[in-house]
Amino acid sequence: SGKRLRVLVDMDGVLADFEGGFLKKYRARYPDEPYITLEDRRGFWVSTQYGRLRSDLCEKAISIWESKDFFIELQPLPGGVEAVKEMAKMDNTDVFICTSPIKHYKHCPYEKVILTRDKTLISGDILIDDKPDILGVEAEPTWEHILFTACHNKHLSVSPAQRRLLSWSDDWRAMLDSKRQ
Ligand code: T3P
Repeated sequence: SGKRLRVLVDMDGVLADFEGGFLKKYRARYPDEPYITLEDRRGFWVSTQYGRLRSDLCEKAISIWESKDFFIELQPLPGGVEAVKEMAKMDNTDVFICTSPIKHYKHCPYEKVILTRDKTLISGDILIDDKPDILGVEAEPTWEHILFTACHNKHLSVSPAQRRLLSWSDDWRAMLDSKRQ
């Protein structure tokens, strides 16, 4: 058996349905305000797109994920939990959930698992994440970033070198195997 493979799996947008959970709670809390369907979402930051729709909607959007129980009540995305469990059982494979807390520290950290504001500092072979640009103090992270497709990034043309995982039904096992040696 060769070297162990270390897989880092992002949480929001990859394992947990941040976008769906946000929209449901936003519409319940602000039933008379305009909203952006998941089909029309563009750009990673929800609040940026809402702010462009109408400037005061930026803070209304932020109020949703800063509320108690927002993160803990997010529903799992199809197949994610099963995939992580299967990875964890594979030989020579270590899996970590790697997620960033929001800046508002009241509820989020208690409702999440492993936290870092800078994922470039975490060493691994693969990072599966829906954020297109993952930057930090380490200019050359050890991992290869696999872009997990989400409503906000599906229209982005990424560099040919960037690999995508279209969903958890996509061939994540082959991605892992391609990094084993
Ligand atoms: P993760 O690292 O698990 O993807 O920014 C803090 C967390 O909230 C981070 O979690 C990303 C997620 N998030 C979004 O996905 N979209 C947003 O618009 C905001 C504000 C946060």
